[in-house]
Amino acid sequence: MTATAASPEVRAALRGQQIEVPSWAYGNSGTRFKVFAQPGVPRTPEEKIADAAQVHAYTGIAPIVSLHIPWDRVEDYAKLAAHAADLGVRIGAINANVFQDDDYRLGSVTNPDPRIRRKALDHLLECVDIMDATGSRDLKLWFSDGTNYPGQDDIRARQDRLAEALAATYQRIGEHQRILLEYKLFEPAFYVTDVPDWGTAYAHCLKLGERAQVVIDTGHHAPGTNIEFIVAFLLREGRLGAFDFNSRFYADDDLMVGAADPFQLFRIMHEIVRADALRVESGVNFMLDQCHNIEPKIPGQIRSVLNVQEATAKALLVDADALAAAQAAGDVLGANAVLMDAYNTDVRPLLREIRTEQGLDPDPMAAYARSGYAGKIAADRVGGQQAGWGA
Ligand code: RM4
Ligand code: MN
Repeated sequence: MTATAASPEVRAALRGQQIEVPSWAYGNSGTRFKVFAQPGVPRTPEEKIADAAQVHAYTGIAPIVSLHIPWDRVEDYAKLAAHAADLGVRIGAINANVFQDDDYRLGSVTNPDPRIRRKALDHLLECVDIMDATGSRDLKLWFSDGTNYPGQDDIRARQDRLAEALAATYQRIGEHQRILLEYKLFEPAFYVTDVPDWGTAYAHCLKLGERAQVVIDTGHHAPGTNIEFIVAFLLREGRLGAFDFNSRFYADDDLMVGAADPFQLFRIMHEIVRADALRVESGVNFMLDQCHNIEPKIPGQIRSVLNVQEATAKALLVDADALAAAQAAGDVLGANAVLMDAYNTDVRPLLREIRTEQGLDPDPMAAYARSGYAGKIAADRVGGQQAGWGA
């Protein structure tokens, strides 16, 4: 199969693809051992958005930036949204952060202390106020809540407290807004995690209502988990709200999506294409949730967006009719070959062609490198406090 012979439908789907980038990818990050500062790192949410706008400028498919509160706290959110618009991007999901306060040692919304639960809920509600100001549709919730030792707290009571906070937040969101509930197998809690898997997230979302949907962070599973099954299942139920894309070799590594396992990314995108969920109207939000600890951040984000785009192009090239015929005939090897044929296609010439048609440089990595932006921010952003998540 030659990719450049791709149909107009495939090309249109690729042109319409939208990927959301995280503001925190541009700040300093690291492991619990060391955060390596980089020159030119943003000091303010405005500068993070400026960097995100670069990723969109060169890829053409990353027009949305997620914020994390309080990391991106500003006085005037409407002004921040206007700043984003000036730079050709817009503000996407608001990520709540109830995991970085001393009060949350025993949990946030599931904490045994009602005062701390109230404080956590107030933060979630504040995030909805911010969404109203930025025009954001999605409130993204990830809870670090859990316990470290058997007997430490009552597992069922913690589920009750979680349900209560979610219900109060759900009541507060507008008709056009959604709660996106993320799960994660473990860490920082090592014994029980209160939202450890998609089943738990899905059950809570079902109770809340249609505007509560599940987020799949690709790094939040046990090794060997079949993520594309989860994708297919949630899409079938209309409950897949978003991805947090990244890749991992071990646990929640937050490496560049498609770096560790491009074949898995293809298999995920195949389920997306199969369910016609690539379109923006499908409501599935394709976000990155990554940290670039040792590589330069803006090129790291560009590379990641391109990795998703390449996996998407390959998924779009799957011959759906041939696949369905082979499946119906029970032709195991034939069906597998249809999928592998698409996966093994070099889609880079097609993507270069599409970029050129859109007036973009065919090679976003090289174009960014040539632009001089990295040198400019390193020279300009002197003084002040570099952004980071403070590990
Ligand atoms: C968590 C989770 C959240 C992200 C934080 C920074 O592990 O993936 O989505 O907001 O990390
Ligand atoms: Mn995540």
